[in-house]
Amino acid sequence: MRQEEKMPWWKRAVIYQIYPRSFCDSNGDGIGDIPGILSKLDYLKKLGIDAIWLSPVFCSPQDDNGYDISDYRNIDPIFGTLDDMDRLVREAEKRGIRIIMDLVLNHSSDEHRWFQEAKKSRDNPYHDYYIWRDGDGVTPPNDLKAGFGGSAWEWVPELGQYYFHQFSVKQPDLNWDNPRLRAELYEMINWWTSRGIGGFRLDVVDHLGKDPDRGVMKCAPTLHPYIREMSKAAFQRNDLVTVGEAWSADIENAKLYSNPDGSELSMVFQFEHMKIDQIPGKEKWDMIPINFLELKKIFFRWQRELYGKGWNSLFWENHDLPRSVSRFADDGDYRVESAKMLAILLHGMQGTPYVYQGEELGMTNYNFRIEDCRDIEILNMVRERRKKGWSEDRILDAIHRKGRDNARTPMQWDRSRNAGFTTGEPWLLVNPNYKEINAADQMNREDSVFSCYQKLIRLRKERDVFADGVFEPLLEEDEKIFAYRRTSGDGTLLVVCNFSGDAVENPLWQEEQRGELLVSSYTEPGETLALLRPYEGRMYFYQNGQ
Ligand code: TEU
Ligand code: CA
Repeated sequence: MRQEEKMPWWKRAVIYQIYPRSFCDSNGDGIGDIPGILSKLDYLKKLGIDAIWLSPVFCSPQDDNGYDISDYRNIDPIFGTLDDMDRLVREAEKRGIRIIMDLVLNHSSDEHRWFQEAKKSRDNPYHDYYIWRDGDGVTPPNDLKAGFGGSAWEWVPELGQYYFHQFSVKQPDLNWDNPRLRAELYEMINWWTSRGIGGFRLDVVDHLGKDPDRGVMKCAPTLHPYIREMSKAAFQRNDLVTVGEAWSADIENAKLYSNPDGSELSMVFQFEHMKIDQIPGKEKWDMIPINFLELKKIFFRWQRELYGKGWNSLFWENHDLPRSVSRFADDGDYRVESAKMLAILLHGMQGTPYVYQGEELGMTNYNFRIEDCRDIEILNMVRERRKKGWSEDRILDAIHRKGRDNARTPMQWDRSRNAGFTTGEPWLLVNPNYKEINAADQMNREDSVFSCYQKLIRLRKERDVFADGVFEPLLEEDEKIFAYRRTSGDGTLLVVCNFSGDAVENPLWQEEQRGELLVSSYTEPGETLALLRPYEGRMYFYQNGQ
């Protein structure tokens, strides 16, 4: 029974995230660009993905690598031109791939024309596009802190006012309470849709509704009404996919963001499983070891409770997170097996899977020196933690484990100089392991991480059970095995993964015998199904009643 007619395309899709700076450089300036992406579309077609989420390529002074936009309707010259972008949309479409743009609507760059105007005078028509409070230049309106260090309020002496910014000082928050601003943003979104864009990822969508005077930075009562308004004005036509990034989302509000009635967004991109190694209430640099039972609980809860009531994103990585094989598995001896195991575990669940560039190769974290880091979040952390008296070793350890630059080292294409990313000097160092880990080597090898992803992506399109199967957790209390079953009219999917570096007994071996092995993290079968080798992950399918 194929439910294709009723089901939106993105429920069967796998989305690939490109961080354009680090993907492929076409002109030797050391920075990836749109022509570079064009040259790799066939690679992505071979992988089999349905859509590309493109991190921001709009005009930007690059204070936060494009998440500080100075013109929403143009492409930054470091990435190319509007013509290149149109060409990307067309060429991707020829290969059955849609382009999802990354909209940063919580803030703009301070170099945006609106902000330049806004700070000219209090009665400038753009003044009210941002959030201002009177003051004396000594004591900010309150003690809210910005995401990238310091106060969230910045003094502008010419105006005798502070502006509000949740991220860097170069990222002033837009005033969503101003209907003129909102209308202008919706019009801009529609302008992109008319150029053939297939959807949008909404940066920090939970921050659009806020009440800074009461210390509320996100999820104010205005939030969901604003999202519904935007959805009506800009999203509910065509068959756009819309993805809301929300660090604060829990299952209850995820049901709103991804309401199946289509009133808000297609899906939520939430991070509960990504907070697993940090001390609750503290920052990501304040780390604790991963509690595997807790991790399982989180995934299982989302799978069970969102079923039929919303739609989740499935991911281990993005441009803000460390490499998953280094963080959750083994980037040494079992790198290949454990990278595949993570993929198998994730791709059997309900939701839309995301593959972050290089994840399909099992790329790893980088052994940075502080002076080689470029990320604004890392640089601020270093300043703040040194002040707090952290040792250099402790700071370095935090960067190696959690720093965003881990995910931003250039894509490893082949064995040639700079991993084939650029002919010039790369903006961020290339991981020296590119000779062993690269796309050219993996693309045509059956036993590669790449091939495993390719299989998983294909399977999702072939079988309904991936999109609609009912989820049943298995072995919930097992300290090493992550296992579940999904059942639909189509049949049953069984996923059994050893999340540890030890061989373990497998209580599910008899059920495995009933099924057809779809994917495994090992190339050769083991001596017996009753044992799982280190990081062994297996996915089976069987007809119901079989
Ligand atoms: O990230 C959301 C966000 O809250 C980040 O600051 C996040 O907490 C941090 O990256 C974790 O390390 C989005 C973008 O994905 C990120 O790249 C931007 O820097 C941020 O918004 C501001 O636009
Ligand atoms: Ca370039």
